[in-house]
Amino acid sequence: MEKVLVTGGAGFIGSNFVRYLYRVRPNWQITVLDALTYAVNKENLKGLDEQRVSLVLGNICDQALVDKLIAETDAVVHFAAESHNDNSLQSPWPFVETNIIGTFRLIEAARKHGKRFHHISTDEVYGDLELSDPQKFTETTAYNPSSPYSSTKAGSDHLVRAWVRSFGLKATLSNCSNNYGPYQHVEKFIPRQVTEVLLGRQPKLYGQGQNVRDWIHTEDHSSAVLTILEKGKIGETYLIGANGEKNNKEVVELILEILGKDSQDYEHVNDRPGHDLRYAIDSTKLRSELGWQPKYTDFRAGLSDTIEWYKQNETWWKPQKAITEAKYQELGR
Ligand code: NAD
Ligand code: TDX
Repeated sequence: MEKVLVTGGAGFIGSNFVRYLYRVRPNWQITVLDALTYAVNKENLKGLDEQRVSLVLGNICDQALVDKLIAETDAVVHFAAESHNDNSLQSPWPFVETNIIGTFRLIEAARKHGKRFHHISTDEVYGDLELSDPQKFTETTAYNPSSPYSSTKAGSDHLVRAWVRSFGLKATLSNCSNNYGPYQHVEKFIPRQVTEVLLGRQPKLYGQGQNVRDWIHTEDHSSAVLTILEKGKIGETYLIGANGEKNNKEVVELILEILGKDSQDYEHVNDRPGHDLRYAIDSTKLRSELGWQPKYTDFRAGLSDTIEWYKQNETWWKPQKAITEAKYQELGR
């Protein structure tokens, strides 16, 4: 494999993956297909050699464009999506269009040209768990998505599996838990709270903050995806997680503490409608069958590095901050 097409490669996880691949596979050519939506800062791919990483500005729903690009590549890694739950509750159509129709366009082209395809998905397709449930999500957990976002991701997963079974698409899938790290948009939980504190304001906890997310550093997501791309079995799904369960209140308190503030200095705001209670991933299959291990197992250390990145990169996040907070203010969140 020498040429890879990375859809959504200018976004948070996609750009971290492109930087990771650039470092660990120096002989590969990377083409990024990205529509550069509101979620993207053009700096995300800055500093990479254009001989090795080229950016095509375009939409994954454009069949002629994806057909041409996929004909020229060896493999596709598909990150492009509308990704924020709160936005999906306000305006679901872009989620249906990009996440379902966009995925359909890509797999049609991949099957036509017989190309390797890796589909990126989320643990949210499984719905949520009770706080006291000893079970975690596994590859055989039944689908039960709650939001427009997670239901469109679930729909895209079903399309990919049907294309494997009916048309022999050479695809693998992965469902990952909540990512954190550099280049994440300030609409998302950790960057929002960090930047609120950096601006001298209080973090905003939805409801009582009891909801649990299973945090993984985005670089561990990248290493898992490359492992699956190179060693995964066609047709198989792999869950990606690093045993990082924390409730939102704990995370906010840790952010405040790392930034040298009073750990109780946060406010409670309106809860998200249909808010999933808990996600937890069992990644035994990926670890035992493909030998993957996460590197960032110390959440506090990974979070401190991430906070430091936001401190050092104020010009990266500042332009989006006021726009994002204006949207939240309308929702009372
Ligand atoms: P993001 O919103 O930061 O990035 C999405 C990228 O897709 C952006 O670069 C955007 O411009 C691009 N895009 C959107 N619509 C497009 C279209 N129609 N055509 C071309 N490009 C388009 O999201 P993210 O958090 O980096 O998520 C990336 C992927 O990982 C998504 O598939 C998401 O479902 C999945 N995922 C995310 C998380 C998480 O914690 N953020 C966890 C598990 C899975
Ligand atoms: O200000 C906030 N306060 C708050 O308490 C925000 C923005 C969020 N929250 C809560 C809601 C969630 O319980 O924090 C948790 C995390 O919220 P998000 O960052 O919006 O992530 P989540 O909804 O869990 O979804 C994320 O993980 C799975 C990604 O955005 C998805 O793309 C991914 O599939």
